[in-house]
Amino acid sequence: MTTTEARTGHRICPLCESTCGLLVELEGRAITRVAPNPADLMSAGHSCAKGLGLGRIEGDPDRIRTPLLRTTGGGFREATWGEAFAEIARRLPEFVTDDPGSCALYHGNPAAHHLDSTFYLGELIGALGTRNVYSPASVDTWPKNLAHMLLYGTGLGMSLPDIDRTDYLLILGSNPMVSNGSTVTAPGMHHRLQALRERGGTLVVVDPVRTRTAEVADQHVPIRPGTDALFLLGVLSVIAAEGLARPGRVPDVVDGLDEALALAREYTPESVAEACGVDVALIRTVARGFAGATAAVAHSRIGTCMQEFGTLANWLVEVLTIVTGNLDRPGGAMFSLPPAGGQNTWPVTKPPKLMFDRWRSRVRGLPEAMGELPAVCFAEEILTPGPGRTRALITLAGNPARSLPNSGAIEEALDALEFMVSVDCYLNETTRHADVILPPPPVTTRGHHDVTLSHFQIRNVARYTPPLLDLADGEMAEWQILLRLAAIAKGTPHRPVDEMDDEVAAVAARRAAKLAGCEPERAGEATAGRRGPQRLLDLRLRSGPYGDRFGLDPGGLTLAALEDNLDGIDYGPLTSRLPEVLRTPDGRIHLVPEMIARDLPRLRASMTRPAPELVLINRRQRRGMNSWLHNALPQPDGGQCALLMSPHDAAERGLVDGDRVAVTSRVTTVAAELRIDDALRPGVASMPHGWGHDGPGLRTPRSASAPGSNYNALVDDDTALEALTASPIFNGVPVTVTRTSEEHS
Ligand SMILES: Nc1nc2c(c(=O)[nH]1)N[C@H]1C(S)=C(S)[C@@H](COP(=O)(O)OP(=O)(O)OC[C@H]3O[C@@H](n4cnc5c(=O)[nH]c(N)nc54)[C@H](O)[C@@H]3O)O[C@H]1N2
Ligand SMILES: Nc1nc2c(c(=O)[nH]1)N[C@H]1C(S)=C(S)[C@@H](COP(=O)(O)OP(=O)(O)OC[C@H]3O[C@@H](n4cnc5c(=O)[nH]c(N)nc54)[C@H](O)[C@@H]3O)O[C@H]1N2
Ligand code: SF4
Ligand SMILES: [Mo]
Repeated sequence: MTTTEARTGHRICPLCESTCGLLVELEGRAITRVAPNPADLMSAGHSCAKGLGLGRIEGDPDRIRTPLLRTTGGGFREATWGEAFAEIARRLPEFVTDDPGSCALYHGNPAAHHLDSTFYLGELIGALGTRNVYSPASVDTWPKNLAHMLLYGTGLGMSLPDIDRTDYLLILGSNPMVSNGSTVTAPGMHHRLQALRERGGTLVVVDPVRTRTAEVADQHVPIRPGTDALFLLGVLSVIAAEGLARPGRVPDVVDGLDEALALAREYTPESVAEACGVDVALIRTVARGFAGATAAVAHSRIGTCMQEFGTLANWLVEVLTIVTGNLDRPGGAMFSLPPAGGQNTWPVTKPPKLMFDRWRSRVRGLPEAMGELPAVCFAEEILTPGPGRTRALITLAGNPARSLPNSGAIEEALDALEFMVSVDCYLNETTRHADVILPPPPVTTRGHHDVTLSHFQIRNVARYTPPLLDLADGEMAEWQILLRLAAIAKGTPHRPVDEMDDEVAAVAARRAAKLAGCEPERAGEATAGRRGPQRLLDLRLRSGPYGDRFGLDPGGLTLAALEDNLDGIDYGPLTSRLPEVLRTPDGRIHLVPEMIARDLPRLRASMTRPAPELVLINRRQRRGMNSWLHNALPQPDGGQCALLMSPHDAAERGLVDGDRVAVTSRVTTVAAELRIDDALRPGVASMPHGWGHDGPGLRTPRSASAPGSNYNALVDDDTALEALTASPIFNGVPVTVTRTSEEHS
C-alpha cells in the first residue's frame, strides 16, 4: 500500500460523533487535501473545519512520533519502542501485583472513536485487574446513561431523536450547530434542522444562551442553568392538567404512566417559572406544541448532564416522550440497530443487572457506572494515603489535566504518581507528568467503523473505511501497544502480540458463533484471513443484526462487503423495536424508577433556594475539540476564549467590553478577557473549556503562545456534584467577576 504517488481514499472522520465520510488525498504519507464525500450514505457531503483540517492535524510538526522517556533532569528524550517497553516492564508490574487498585487507567474521548481501543482496551484493563478506570463518560453522559439504563435496560442503547421525520424537536442543553451533536449521530445538523422547518415542523431550543442553534429555532427558551428538570415537570403538569397525554400510541410495555403524570401535576408552570427563569406562557406553549404535534421528540445533551439535576432532567425527557406517545415511532424517539451489535441487540442470557453502583470508590464511596468510577474521584484516589491508593496511571487519548474538574488537584495528583505511562500524540498538560509517552501512528494507518457511535445513528447505515497506509518503520498500532502493555501487566512482557491477538479472537469467535448460531470453528475459519481490530470487527458484523452468520445467510453483512461499498450500505430509517429492544429485568418500562423518585425531594427543595447571582457555563468552539486541536488548528481570533457576559450583568459590575477580569469560584481564581454579549441571559457567564495551555514542559508551542483561560481550574470536584451519578457540575458554577485592570480595548 505504501506509494509516493498522489491518491485519494475514503476515511470516516474520527473526530466527532457525526462520523462524516471524507475523501482524503495523500501524497506519499502526507494528507494533502480533504474533501467531504458527497456519496457517503450517512453524511451526504457534510463536513466541518476540523475534518477538513485532518491534514494539518496529522501533519502538525509538534506531534510526538517517537516514544519519549523521562530523563533524570525532568525533560524527555526520544527512545526506541524496545527501550520504552523495557522501562515499562521494569516499573509497571510492582503496581499490578501488590494491589489491584494501585494502577489506574484514564481513557479519553478519541479512544471512543477508535477501533483499537474499542476492542483491546478491555484486555489491558483485565490485565491490570484495576477497578480504577476513568473516562469522560462520567463527566459528560452518565446522567443520561443512567436514566436510559433505568428505563430501557442499557446505558448505551439510548432512544434517539428521529430528526428527519419529526414535526416537533425540543433540544435541551445541546448546540449541534457548533458541536455537530452528541448521543445522536446525524451529520449535517444544519440541513436537517432547516429541513424540519421547511416541512412545517417546529424547533424549540432550551438553553441559557441564544446559541447558533437557538438562532435557527422557532422558539428559544432561555432557561436558568440547572433547572431543566423543573421546566420539564412544568411542561408535564400542563399535559396532565389539560388531558394532553396520548400514551395509547406506545405499545403496552409501560408501567407507571398515571404515577408519572400525577407527580408532575403539582409542578404547575406558575410554580416553576421563577426558578427556571422562563415565562409561564412559554411553558404552556411548549407543552401544547409538543403534545399536539403529529410526531414530537425531545433531545437532551450535555447541558442537561453537567448539572445538578442531570439524571432527573434526562429521565423527564423520556417521560415526556412516552406520555405523549412518541416512543418507538417514526418522528419520535427510536432505537437504532447497530451493525456490529451491542447491548440492546444481544440476547439476555441471565437476569440483567443494572450496570450502576456495583462497587464504590475507596475514598468517598462514590458509585461505579458501566465499569468505571466517577472522574471526580481521580485526584483524591491518588492523593489520599492508605491501602488501595492509586500510585501508577496509564492514560490513553485523554487530557484529564484540562478536561476534569479542579485542574489544580488533578495536576497535583499526576505529580504525586510513582509511575505514569501515556499513549498520546502530544506532550500536553497531562502527558508532561508521564514517565513514558507512547505515540499513536497516523490516523491513515487505521481502519474505521464506529462500533459505539452506531448506537446513536439516526439511520441504520453500516460503513467501514480501511487503512490508507501500512505502518511505517517506527510506528506501532495502538492495538499492539495495548496488547504489549497488557502482556507486561500480566508478567509476560515478551509474549508475541500476534499470539495474544489470536487468543482474543478465539474468545470473540466463540461469542460471535453463539450469536450467529454456528460452530466456533466456522466463525474462526471465516475470519482467519484477518488480524487485529479488522478480524474482531468482521466477527461482530457477521454475527450482528445484518450479518451473514459466517455464510449461513449468504448476502448478509461482512467486513468484505463494506470494503466493496466504501460509501456504506443502507439499511433504511430506524424501525420500531419495542418490546424486543428492552433489557430491563422484566422486559417492561417502569416509568418512575425508585432511584429517581427518591431524588425528587431534592429538586423540590431547590425551588425555593435563592439562585446565585452569577453562574459560569460552558461553550464549544467550531474549530476546537475539547482540549486537543488548539495547536494544530489555532483559533482565528484569540478572543474566542473570552468570558462572555450579558450587558445587564456587565453594567451591574461596572465592566466594559475588553476588560481583563478575575473569575473566582469556590476553588480558585482565573484571569480572562471580558466580552459583552446579549446572547447570554442575565445571571450567566460563559467560557470555553480545554484551554489554559500553560506551565512548564509543554511541547505545543502554538497553543502555549495563546494559552487561554482554564475553565476547569474553577470547577468544584468536591461539594457540588450531581447527586445520583457524582457527575461534576461543569455548568452552573457560582462565580464572581471583578475587573483586574483599568485598561481595556
Ligand atoms: N466544535 C466542537 N465540537 C464538539 C466538541 C468540541 O469541543 N468542539 N466536543 C464534542 C464532545 S466530546 C461532545 S460530548 C459534544 C457535546 O455536544 P453538545 O451537547 O451539543 O454540547 P455543547 O455544544 O457544549 O452544548 C451544550 C449547551 O448547553 C447549554 N447549557 C449549559 N447549561 C445548561 C442548562 O443547565 N440547561 C440547558 N438546557 N442548557 C444548558 C450551553 O449553553 C450549550 O449551548 O460535542 C462534541 N463536538
Ligand atoms: N468545563 C468543561 N469540561 C469539560 C467539558 C465541558 O463541556 N466543560 N466537556 C467534557 C467532555 S464532553 C469530554 S468528552 C472531555 C474530553 O476529555 P479528554 O478526552 O480527556 O480530553 P481531550 O481534550 O479530548 O483529549 C484528547 C487527548 O487524546 C489525544 N489524542 C488524539 N488523537 C489520539 C489518538 O488517535 N490516539 C491517542 N492515543 N491519543 C490521541 C490528544 O492529544 C489529547 O491528549 O472533556 C470534558 N470536560
Ligand atoms: S462534523 Fe465531526 S465528523 Fe464531521 S468533519 Fe467535522 S469533526 Fe469530522
Ligand atoms: Mo464529550
